[in-house]
Amino acid sequence: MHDAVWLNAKLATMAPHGAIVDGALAVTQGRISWVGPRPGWKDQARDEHDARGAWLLPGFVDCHTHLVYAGNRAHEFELRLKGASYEDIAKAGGGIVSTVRATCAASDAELVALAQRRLGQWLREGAAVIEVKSGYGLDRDTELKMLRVARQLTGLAVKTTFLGAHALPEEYKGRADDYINFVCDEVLPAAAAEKLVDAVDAFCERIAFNRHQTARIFDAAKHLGLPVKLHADQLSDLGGAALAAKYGALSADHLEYTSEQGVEAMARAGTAAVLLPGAFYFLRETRLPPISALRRSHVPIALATDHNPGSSPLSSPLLAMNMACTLFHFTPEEALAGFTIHGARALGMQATHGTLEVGKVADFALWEVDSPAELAYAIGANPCVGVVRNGNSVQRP
Ligand code: DI6
Ligand code: FE
Repeated sequence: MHDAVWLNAKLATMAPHGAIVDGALAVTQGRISWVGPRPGWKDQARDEHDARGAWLLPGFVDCHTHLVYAGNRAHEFELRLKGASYEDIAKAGGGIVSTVRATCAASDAELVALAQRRLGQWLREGAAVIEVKSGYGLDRDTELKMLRVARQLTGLAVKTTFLGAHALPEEYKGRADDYINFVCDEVLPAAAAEKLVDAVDAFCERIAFNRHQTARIFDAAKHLGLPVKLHADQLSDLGGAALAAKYGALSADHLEYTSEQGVEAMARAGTAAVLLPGAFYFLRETRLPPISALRRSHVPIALATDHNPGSSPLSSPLLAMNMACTLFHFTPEEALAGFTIHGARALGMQATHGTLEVGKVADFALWEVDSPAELAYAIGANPCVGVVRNGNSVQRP
């Protein structure tokens, strides 16, 4: 006896066996316990739901966000519209460190309220998992505060990534190596001791940290037994993707300037690519990530919103999918895979999320569309008509 079954559903399983146009999906104790064509469903379930022909997809996995912060950077947006670049603003003392000032000044309760309100959009679009990074503290207490805040968010599963090496705080100007030592010796161990860290990230870039400093962070993560990921080659090619691959990273993210060799290294290491069309769009970048090379090398390509106040104030997985198609020439199927099976892989959650398969967590959403491709095609629509979390239907905000 299963707990519940959804009948009259179209199933976009996102697993190798593909779509099932007249499907049934059953759940038991929060896990998927049966998936297949409806004529094959002979079991019994305590509750029977009629999906009314809706498409049922795995809950989206947004594997790269900076959701917890205070303030906003609308003023910098205006400066950029007048011609300033993202890098100019960062060098002039704006950018990430301006969000750091606002985040340090905010209380835990304020940060939780702000992030939970933002999260409403993900919940309305049926997201099941969101990754949230620290990196707007850059001191010990605020980095830990951000991770604790992220862990308090409700409505979906949260994965927390430590991004202490996001930018150089003002008090360390000219002493980047000292800051990296501080992060490796004090901040990361404290966050790990409190069990607040699922993965460790860094910003490897001309305006942030070099390869050597990034490797120090990765060594510290390895020492603590934590997986790594990297903001790599977003604005210039520092060889970030290859470095991430060398450390067996879960993912290398952005990748606009990644070389063929970088892609090959990722393929060999099993490192997923995370592409972030929101930042590409918002910064009006023109250099495309090496999408053909990633495809040719069979690197799993995840997509994410990169939600943050500076380079990607984007709160919609659906819009990110549309952007990936229009800007990065993704197929709608690749876009959907980017927010499901490959997004889960980029967080090391492929055993529990990302597909509709027996044994996985019963986190899925129902969509009133004729085909799944419509989800990537429409701009600003939200045809989500139901969300199921751990096997239970939930009210969306
Ligand atoms: N790359 C990004 O796109 C964000 N962080 C990063 O390392 C930008 C964060 C910000 O501008 O606040
Ligand atoms: Fe980012």
